Amino acid sequence: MTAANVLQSLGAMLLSGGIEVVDCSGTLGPDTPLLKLPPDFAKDTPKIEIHRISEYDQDGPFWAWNWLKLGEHSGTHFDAPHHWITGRDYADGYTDTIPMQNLVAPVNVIDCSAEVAKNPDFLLSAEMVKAWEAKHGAINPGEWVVLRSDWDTRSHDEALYLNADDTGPHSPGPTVDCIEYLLSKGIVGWGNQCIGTDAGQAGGMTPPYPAHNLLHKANRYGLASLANLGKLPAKGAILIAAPLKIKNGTGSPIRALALVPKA
Ligand code: 23J
Ligand code: MN
Repeated sequence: MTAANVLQSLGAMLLSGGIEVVDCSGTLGPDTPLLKLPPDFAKDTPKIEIHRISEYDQDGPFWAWNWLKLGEHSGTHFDAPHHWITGRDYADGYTDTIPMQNLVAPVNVIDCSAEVAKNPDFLLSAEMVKAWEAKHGAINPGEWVVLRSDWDTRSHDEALYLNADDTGPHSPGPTVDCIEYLLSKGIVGWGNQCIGTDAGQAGGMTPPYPAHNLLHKANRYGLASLANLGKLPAKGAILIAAPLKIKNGTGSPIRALALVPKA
């Protein structure tokens, strides 16, 4: 099959609904949960603000528009390599320099929702990924890998979403050896349904925040606060996750879209 044939079929399948476009983003607004850093770091990302410029009124009789106050790392978002010190030197590691060819790719969805329901501190290990591959097939170079936890069901309530107590936040994520293994497979990036790409307790790992530290060191990408992963098959979907072209940006909210074959 030629590339032109494939795209013609894809176009027809999209129009007929044979391929469904699943929205993997949450809503951006003043209630979107945001990361809270430990108190030794004074600056957090600000709450999202949506300000009306006009809505068919004296400030704009025929038009409606808003302006936003919006941190790069807000809601469903992309982590670029320059976000972390380990990835600081990649010229193509900013939101405006990342190669777009990397960002539309097959997605492997590792369903850990049952485990997470029992244990919010659940960690996905390399061993578990290998067991998943034995069942569903190999993870290939250039593909996305995302951890399905159904954590997006908590996103209406920031306290529930952050799930913090006096020992810090409690939410699922990858182990160090998980990220090392996925990088050895050549993945383009890793996604999580929680506030960040790492587990709530990942500050205590070696290195701290392994998804951030190791992915970005390898010029790979992170996706945070993904939604609706329960609508995706383990394999067979295509994920489109592209950041806004922010000048020297370290990340960006995304409208994450999955192309899913209808069952
Ligand atoms: C800044 C500092 C630490 C972390 C993060 C941001 C994120 O999780 C993020 O949104 O990339 S861990
Ligand atoms: Mn981020």
